[in-house]
Amino acid sequence: MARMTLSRYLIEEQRQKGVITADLKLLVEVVSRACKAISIAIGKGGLGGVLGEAGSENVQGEAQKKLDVVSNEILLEANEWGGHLAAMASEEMDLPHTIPNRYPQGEYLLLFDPLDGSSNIDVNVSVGTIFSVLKCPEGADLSTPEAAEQAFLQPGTTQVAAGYAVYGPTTLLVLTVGDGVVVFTLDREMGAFVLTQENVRIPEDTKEFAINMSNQRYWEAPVQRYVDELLQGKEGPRGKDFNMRWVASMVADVHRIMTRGGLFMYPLDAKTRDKGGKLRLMYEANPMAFLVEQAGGAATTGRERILDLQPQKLHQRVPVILGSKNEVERVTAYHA
Ligand code: AHM
Ligand code: MG
Repeated sequence: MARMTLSRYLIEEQRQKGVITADLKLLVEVVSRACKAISIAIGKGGLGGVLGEAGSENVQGEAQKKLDVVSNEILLEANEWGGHLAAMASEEMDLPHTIPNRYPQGEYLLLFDPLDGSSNIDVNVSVGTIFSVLKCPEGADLSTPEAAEQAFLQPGTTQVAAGYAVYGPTTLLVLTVGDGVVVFTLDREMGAFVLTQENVRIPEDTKEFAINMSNQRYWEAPVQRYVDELLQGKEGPRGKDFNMRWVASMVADVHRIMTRGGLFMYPLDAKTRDKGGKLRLMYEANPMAFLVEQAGGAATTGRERILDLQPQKLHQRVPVILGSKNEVERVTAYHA
């Protein structure tokens, strides 16, 4: 079979299946080009002078890495002029970025975490880009960045596309347009994303879990109970041994789950309770939940389905429990 590039995949989704519009096709292609540029910047590492701190803080008071800033700029610049977007929002920017008047405006909203897991950059461990696409509500006020925030506050169920790039030993683009999950691998010589996996399915059961164990003393009782039962292994109530992995790059941890199943948790804990959790709803939880559900997995906060949450603000944080369906359901049941 001929190689299926991302462009061809998108054309078929548009022309034959009618799943996406021409503008959404353009949007995903532009995002993928930006991911290619980010991949190249990351690949240069110390040679490109891109490692280390930027010396600035983002809106959440987190120190920005140089590559956080570089990646954010690459995504903004690539998406500004194509005419497919009404506005963009980023984990690294206080307010939405509206499209300058000199360019045409489109009907979509793009949200992204330009460089997820950025604490891993300087140690040469996988990082990634996460993105989510919404339709801009008709009549939305985009006259100022402050007013534009409202347009983004839609539940995850309204996403029309979501994806992530993982910058690991290979650069991958994992995508859903609501028609299952597909994986493309960057062919570095050709400069093209080529389809390498279709119809990704997350096994319903697993023997692998991912959580930052150093937060154990802060967890709530249901998560304490769940992890305690896993740790008892064969001798415990679960009757089998579990293995643990924690990359501390959500993209890498989620990609492992996409590949062979598993459970990922960044639950509510006493340390992050005031903020609502650690991970961000709009840039991390929603796109990943959409992808995971499209692959047959589940995603909740422990109490509610993530995709059903009505966002209150752009930079909102939420607890995240996602992955193999039966395990997510078990942890969620322990919260009930
Ligand atoms: P970031 O977007 O600032 O990189 O933060 C999100 C990351 C996730 O990728 C990862 O799952 C988590 O933070 C790791 O947190 P911790 O360092 O507490 O283990
Ligand atoms: Mg992140």
